[in-house]
Amino acid sequence: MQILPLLFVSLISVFSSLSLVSAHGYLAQLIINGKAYPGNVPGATPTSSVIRQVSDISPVKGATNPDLNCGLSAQFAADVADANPGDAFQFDWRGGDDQNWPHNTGPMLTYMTSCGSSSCTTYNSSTSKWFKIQQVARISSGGPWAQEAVMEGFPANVTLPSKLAPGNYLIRHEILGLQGAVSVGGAEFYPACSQLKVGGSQTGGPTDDELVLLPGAYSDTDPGIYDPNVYDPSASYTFPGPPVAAFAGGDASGTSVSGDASASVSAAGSSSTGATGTGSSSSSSSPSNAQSVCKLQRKTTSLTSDDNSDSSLFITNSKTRTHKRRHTILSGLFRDLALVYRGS
Ligand SMILES: *[C@@H]1O[C@H](CO)[C@@H](O)[C@H](O)[C@H]1NC(C)=O
Ligand SMILES: *[C@@H]1O[C@H](CO)[C@@H](O)[C@H](O)[C@H]1NC(C)=O
Ligand SMILES: [Cu+2]
Repeated sequence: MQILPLLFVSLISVFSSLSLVSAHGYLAQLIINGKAYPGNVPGATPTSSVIRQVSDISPVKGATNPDLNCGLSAQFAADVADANPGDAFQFDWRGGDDQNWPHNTGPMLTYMTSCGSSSCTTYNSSTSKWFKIQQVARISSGGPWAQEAVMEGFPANVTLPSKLAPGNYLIRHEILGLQGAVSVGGAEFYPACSQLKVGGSQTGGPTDDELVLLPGAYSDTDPGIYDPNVYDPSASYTFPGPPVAAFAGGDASGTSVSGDASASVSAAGSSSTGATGTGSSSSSSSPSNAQSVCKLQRKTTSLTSDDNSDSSLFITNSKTRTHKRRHTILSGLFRDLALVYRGS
């Protein structure tokens, strides 16, 4: 008689502990032409890095939140990475507990700002002017969001503009989690800033009208931030913020992953309309399920299970727990189960 309720309770614990711990995430690593620069786990004692450490894996909420600049309470980082125009950048985003990035809905956008004549290590970018160098939405008209590949464990790819003038720069890679964007204020912003010293002898840069403040460039009611049609694969998508700077747009390589297509339908698709493709995963096409899961995730972010005890849940710092690969596999499985369960 009490078996069913018990089973129910243990299923809930399993979902909470495995699937829902890493509701959010952070930039774990930047890779430039194959060279890896690890970031710090949010909130952990910082080690030397080129990535500005944030205080928590949670998203920045609200388009005018000062933390939209470089992430939650972002700190200066001690190092800078050397880079050159045309370099291949890979942004390796992870969920909490080093699981895969948990979301697959919404675009990814990349901005840069100059730190001026000195190193970026102590450059406060809160009133800096940023320019956009790249953005991706759905990988093809009607297809999945590029972010889906990040959820599958792949890094996000960006090419440093081949005409970029040398100097000290921050590169700000941003994932927009739009799984809750059917409501105003539902968008999750995940910006991450990395410190660069760019070499070479190019002369390219943005024009004044391509420069924006962050926060400043977005509003909570922008069509690409409040998006009632976000789960409709055939709906058009309008990127928030300025267009990709013209000097960077010249770099568009034609690939969906590194293209700078601010207005290109075929590559990054600022207006991917019309297609009926079903390339998106089961979870991306189900708004109510995805939202329920995200709400559950928020509630249980600080809960995780004791591996040696099948039933107990206790509060721990999920961000500093050691890496457990098998959870990645299990969590994907349970996430799907949870979706089925929530949808039934
Ligand atoms: C940059 O300046 C802003 C505004 O004064 C401040 O809130 C923030 O903490 C500063 N950032 C760093 C990393 O010191
Ligand atoms: C980045 O490039 C790799 C290698 O081509 C690819 O497997 C991966 O899917 C790309 N990432 C995204 C987010 O598209
Ligand atoms: Cu999240």
